[in-house]
Amino acid sequence: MARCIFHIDLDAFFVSVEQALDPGLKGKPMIVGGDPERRGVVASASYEARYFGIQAGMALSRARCLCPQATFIRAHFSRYKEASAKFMEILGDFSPHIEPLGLDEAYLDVTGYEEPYGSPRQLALAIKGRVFKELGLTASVGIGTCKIVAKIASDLCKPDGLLEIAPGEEQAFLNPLPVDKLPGVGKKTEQTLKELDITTIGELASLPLDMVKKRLGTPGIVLHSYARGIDDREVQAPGETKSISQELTFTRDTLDRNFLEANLHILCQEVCQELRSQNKSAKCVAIKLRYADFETITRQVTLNNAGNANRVIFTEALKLLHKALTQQRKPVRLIGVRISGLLVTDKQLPMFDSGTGKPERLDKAIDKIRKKYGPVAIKTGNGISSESSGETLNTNL
Ligand code: TTP
Ligand code: MG
Repeated sequence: MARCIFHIDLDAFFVSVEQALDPGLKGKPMIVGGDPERRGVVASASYEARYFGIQAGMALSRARCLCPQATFIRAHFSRYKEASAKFMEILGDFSPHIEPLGLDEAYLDVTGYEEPYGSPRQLALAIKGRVFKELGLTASVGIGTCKIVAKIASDLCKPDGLLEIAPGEEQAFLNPLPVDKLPGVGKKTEQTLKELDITTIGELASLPLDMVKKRLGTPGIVLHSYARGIDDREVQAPGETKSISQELTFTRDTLDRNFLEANLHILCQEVCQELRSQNKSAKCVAIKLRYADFETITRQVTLNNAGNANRVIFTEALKLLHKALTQQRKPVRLIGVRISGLLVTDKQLPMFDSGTGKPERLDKAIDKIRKKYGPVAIKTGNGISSESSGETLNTNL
């Protein structure tokens, strides 16, 4: 099932908070930053002021030259913090999966939460309505199947906008946009791309990956995925580990089942080791496969009992892999494992039972040895024959 991700950003945040407190300032060119007689920069400009070319970060003195009739006021951070806290609280009423970014923006994963509203669009309208009613602020909402698309959509529809990119429409939406609309493309990257005659996101998306790597290095691989509308990052509350994942991109696409299984085994060992180091167990196991044509699938299963033993997690992941390979026979370029539904394993595992605790104890003992002597100190039966099968990228599935 496609995810439904919102990116929500308040319009001209600092200015709008001031205008909500003093409605007489609404609809006028206004700048929060400070006294233009003093040194300082524009923190927030009303859209009426932006019409005169004023932007955040611009020197106040320059802003005054461009628009002498604008109202300049100093920032009141406690007011913005208070408004921000209420804004995040409202968002939290619509979905528990919220990732705040700074004071006035957040990602919200509303997958499954849109049903009572009839559609994602109706849910977004309900959010905008509450934010306006309770805070007197307008928000712009981008809706997409992943973060990058939602973020670009909300930027494009400002102010007071709502832009929904339907599943499957990502590439058509991104293709014509200037490449600097892609978060992460700064002046330097833009220049490098220009030298390759690339000015749109679509042109970047169709550039061969080898060329991207050569010219932009490893960060270019992520940008290239984003340009194709591929962004598997989860909406994740800061500081909270909701899932642990590992993935591996092969140097050559493969159909070799044994090779895939062996790599899956290594990835499972890695995520389980991390899980055990956090004293946690997982309820859900997911695998991800990206095919040579970049189609990406994920398959997930929920366990009856949370586990953290390599064998338990690998067995489930292997079943998912077999199912996926039976359904689809295309060369694979990337394989990944994600474990989620993490629970703290608060009780010590029993020392002398011969039941469920045994594999975990063995794994923990192996973890200790590996920590002390390195990852190759001990190998279990499913060890892989080729150690240099690809490059790992630590990302969320
Ligand atoms: P933004 O969301 O980037 O800007 P904005 O809300 O003023 O305008 P819009 O989203 O409609 O384009 O930043 C949120 C607040 O963060 C902004 O109101 C003021 C503060 N800020 C600064 O203090 N300095 C800056 O350079 C920027 C960009 C923002
Ligand atoms: Mg904003």
